[in-house]
Amino acid sequence: MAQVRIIKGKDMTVPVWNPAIEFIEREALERLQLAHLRKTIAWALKTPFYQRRLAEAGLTCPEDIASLRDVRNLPYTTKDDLREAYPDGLLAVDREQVVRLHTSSGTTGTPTVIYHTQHDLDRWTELVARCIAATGATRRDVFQNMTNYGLFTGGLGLHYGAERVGMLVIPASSGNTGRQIQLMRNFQTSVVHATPSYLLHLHSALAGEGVEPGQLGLRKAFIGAEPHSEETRRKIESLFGIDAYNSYGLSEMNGPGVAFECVYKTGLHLWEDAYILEIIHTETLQPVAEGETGEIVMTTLQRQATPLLRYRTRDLSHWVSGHCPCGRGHRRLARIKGRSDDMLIINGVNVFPSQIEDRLMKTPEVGVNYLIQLEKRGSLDRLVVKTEIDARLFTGDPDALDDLRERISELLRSAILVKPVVELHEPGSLPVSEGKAQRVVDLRPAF
Ligand code: DLL
Repeated sequence: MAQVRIIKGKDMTVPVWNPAIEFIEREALERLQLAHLRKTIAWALKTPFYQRRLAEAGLTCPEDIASLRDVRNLPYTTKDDLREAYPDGLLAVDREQVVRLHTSSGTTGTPTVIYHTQHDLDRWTELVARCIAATGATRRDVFQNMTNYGLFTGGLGLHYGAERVGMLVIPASSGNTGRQIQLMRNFQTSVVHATPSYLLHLHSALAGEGVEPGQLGLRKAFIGAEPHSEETRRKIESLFGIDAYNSYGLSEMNGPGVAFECVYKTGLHLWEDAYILEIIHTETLQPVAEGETGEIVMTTLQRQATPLLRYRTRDLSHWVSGHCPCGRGHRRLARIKGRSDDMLIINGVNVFPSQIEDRLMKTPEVGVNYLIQLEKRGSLDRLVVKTEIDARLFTGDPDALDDLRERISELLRSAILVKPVVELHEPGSLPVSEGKAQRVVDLRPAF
């Protein structure tokens, strides 16, 4: 059975799952990518959708792809394409070969579906195992998976990866915070997987039960599935006294296991043998210059049942330059800045919710939860930022609260160029979600 191995890195030992592929030379990696890309096109050509799209782009067979650069000649695939193809317009294998599917919730329109063969699930599990091992977690760890099991990919995705690593897995799923705490105490959970917002909520619940995080055996957390700032990561690390690792993924690319931080936390290593990732300008659709932020576009390289070519994720990030001290050859993505469709336009100024979170979390008095509300006052937009603060501040000098309100408002103005109305709230009073946090409420009338 495979296991986490320790390799001597530049200045520390580096835990690794699959050294042959993780430390592969760039040239060999690119040869592999090209071979996989051609195979992917062959699979894609089994679907009427891609037969049509590739023909429109002047491509009829995998050999039309001469080099990796030719990926740019392939057509884009969008979320709307997936919706139109629902339920099986993008299925590239016989139905009997499919062993699982995951769908999006469909709460905001027609759902989308991704099918998997057993081969696809094995490859996904391998990618997640690499991610887990890269953080230094091993079969000696007890892993409590606090994300939803079911159609959401965070539950089953991490579950199988953790089992492959050989961890003792507690499939707790999301919510029921009292039971989560009980499980953590009874089984000395050492690694958890959750959304960052849920972990912050869990910390408040621990305090409510008089449990000090230090009494638990926790040492690591995998956090992802929603945007969060570096400050939020630091807050989680210091509140729990642990290491927290950023995990990026999306259902269209399997789910978690796309890109993950290693022990050095210098960006998210993207598994380039499984995906080709491009970063493009959202309007010109041209590749952005090295280091510039743009939209992530991804092509699957190993998936049989639902191959996707140049999927427009809407997520915004940039490449991290240079090499990671861990020595892995796979390139790193910077923390996701937000989504191109998340951007708020407030009185004509572009604001990303992540800019607001970043400033809030840098303010020591601010607690773990906040909400951004947009309203219309006459013809103008009004930005209200509601934030929880340390409970003790409510029993002190009321003038100090006014000062804090003004200080936060000014801090935000300097970052986003819009001066918000700041509301201060007691801990636990703003709504909490068990899954992805809903941070923005837009009450402006739609035109
Ligand atoms: O959220 C898969 C996942 C589960 C990733 C658990 C990590 C951990 P979806 O529900 O399809 O899949 O949502 C994907 O969530 O396009 C991003 O906008 C956002 N997202 C995911 N991870 C991160 C992250 C899962 N680390 C969408 N930082 C993506 C910021 C993230 N945003």
